[in-house]
Amino acid sequence: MSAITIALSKGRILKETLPLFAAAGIEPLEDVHTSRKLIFETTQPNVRLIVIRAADVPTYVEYGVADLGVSGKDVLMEHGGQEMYELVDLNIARCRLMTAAIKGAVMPEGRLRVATKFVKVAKRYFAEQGRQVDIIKLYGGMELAPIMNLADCIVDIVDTGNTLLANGLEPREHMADISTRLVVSRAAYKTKAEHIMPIVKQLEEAVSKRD
Ligand code: PRT
Ligand code: MG
Repeated sequence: MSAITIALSKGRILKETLPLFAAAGIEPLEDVHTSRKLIFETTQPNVRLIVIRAADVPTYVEYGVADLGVSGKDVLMEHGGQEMYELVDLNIARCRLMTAAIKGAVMPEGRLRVATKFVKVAKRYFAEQGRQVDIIKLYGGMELAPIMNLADCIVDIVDTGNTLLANGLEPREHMADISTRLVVSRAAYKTKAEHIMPIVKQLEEAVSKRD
């Protein structure tokens, strides 16, 4: 039985996570990209990895079934919750959370229709600004919403800006800088510190060597 379970986000974050973990001396014993498995033993006998949907990582960590997690700041902001701590900025999958609208479009005076998958983050952001909004929950392809006049603007992740440009949209308000974070469950932080802290230190060193 492994002492420490680390939840990794699938997809674009995973591609940058694995080299970082390798540099920290933690390598899965099988190829994570080609295997259909969800649990991987590693070169450190007391460490195993679970590889799951990015949005599910905070849930596994919050319930303490994963001791550590690797998760985008955007996902953590949307998830909320008090049951975990951010330990390290892994400085990968960097991007920005922004509002965007059709190029040149003037926003309505009254209620703003905002399409996003970041419902909680968007609500909080516009409430802080005292702006009245109707949030429209979408699961992807947010750029389409203003084009189809489903929404006046969107809240989405922007990296190069090419996706917005290709769809006739432009970035407007910069809401937050995003990168991937190492989080620890409150339970593990209390009861497994002697196992967790060496891993955290190895990852911190791998991050600082790479930067
Ligand atoms: O795709 P799926 O629904 O399975 O899950 P997911 O979307 O949560 O995972 P995935 O693999 O897409 O990874 C998302 C995580 O990577 C986010 O939570 C961010 O922390 C981080 N990240 C970094 C990004 C980007 N860069 C990014 N560019 N996530 C998404 N994008 C998308 C964005 O949504 C938009 O469609 O890329 C497009 C914008 O890119 P540019 O370069 O055209 O501006
Ligand atoms: Mg995606």
